[in-house]
Amino acid sequence: MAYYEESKIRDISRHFDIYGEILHAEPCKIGHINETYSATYSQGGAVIRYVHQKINQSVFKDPPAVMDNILRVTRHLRAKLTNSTFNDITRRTLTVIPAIDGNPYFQDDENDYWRTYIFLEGVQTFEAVQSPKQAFQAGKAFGEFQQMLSDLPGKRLNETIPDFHNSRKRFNTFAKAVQNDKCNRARYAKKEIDFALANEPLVDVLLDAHKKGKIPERITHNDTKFNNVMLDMESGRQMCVIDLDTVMPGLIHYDFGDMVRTTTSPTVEDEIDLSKVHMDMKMFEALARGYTEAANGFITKQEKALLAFAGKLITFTIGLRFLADYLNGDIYFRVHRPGHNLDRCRTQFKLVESIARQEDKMRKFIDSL
Ligand code: GN1
Ligand code: MG
Repeated sequence: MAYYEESKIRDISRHFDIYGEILHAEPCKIGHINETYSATYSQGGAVIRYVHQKINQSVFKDPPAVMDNILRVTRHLRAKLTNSTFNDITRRTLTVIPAIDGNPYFQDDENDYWRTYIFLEGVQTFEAVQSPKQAFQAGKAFGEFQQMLSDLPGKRLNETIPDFHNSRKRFNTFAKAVQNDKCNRARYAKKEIDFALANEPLVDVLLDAHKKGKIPERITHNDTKFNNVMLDMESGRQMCVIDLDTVMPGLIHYDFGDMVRTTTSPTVEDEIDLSKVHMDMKMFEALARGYTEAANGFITKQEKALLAFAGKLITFTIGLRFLADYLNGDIYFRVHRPGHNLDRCRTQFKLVESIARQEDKMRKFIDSL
């Protein structure tokens, strides 16, 4: 997938309600799905940046529905923040800049949907967690996010990707990919396929608990990777949760599980040296403390009891997704080298093993909070 030339971004930028002239734009190589650009404008003599993003329509089939969710969510967060003691509110939640026609997106000649956000200055993200302090901040960020959205008024949010975290469906998609083996790659992933098949019993646990009414649907972020938390460059404190495409109805376990996946191993998601990949209990404790500090007011005992398990399940499920995509010929996640999705799968499965070994300890710690 080639990124656009600067001239294309200039054309796109004219369709948004931005006062000022664009000076330059460049791609931000983040995320596996959308295309993101940062653009610098001169506005009343000040230099101001915005983010322009092209929504991946093969993943998000209904971009207006995505933007409808994002507008509702960001307006609600903004209203809450306005009533709090915080200042710099535009650094604490994303702000959508509408197109000139008033829509929260612009559709170009090729039918691609674009959106624009205020660029957040003075904050940064990390691909891998560096300290328990950071893990605490990540847990707190997503805990507060869920908490602030727990009273979002109005109808149920749009399900922008149905069954996004449905691990049974993800497993079945994986099994079909093995069966079809359309790129003849299964022979390179024998060990991973065996691991996946052996762990099938995990995939129904949360779904069953939900079906039986033990754990409720809530509003969740659903992509709680550590690099989706903006940390203040000076204080290191969490400022803002980004990547709101998949905010929709879900289980809190999806969020907590993906936090465990991305915020407890000191490694990146595609680490090749598997000996470095492990669930670090110190990181987990800080993460769980940060999360429960914010979420204890609304989560139930039964929800809490499944949080440690969720770390294992979501890591496993995302490993399944990488593996299925590898077998299907890398059609979903952007890859940067041959075998990239298989590498990603291997790190996930290594982490699943590490979590499984420590799961009792993890559960006990959460019980104590
Ligand atoms: C994708 O957009 P990005 O790169 O943060 C994916 C997540 C996966 C993640 C793995 C819409 O997230 O579900 O956990 O890659 N998002 C979508 O890194 O599929
Ligand atoms: Mg995402």
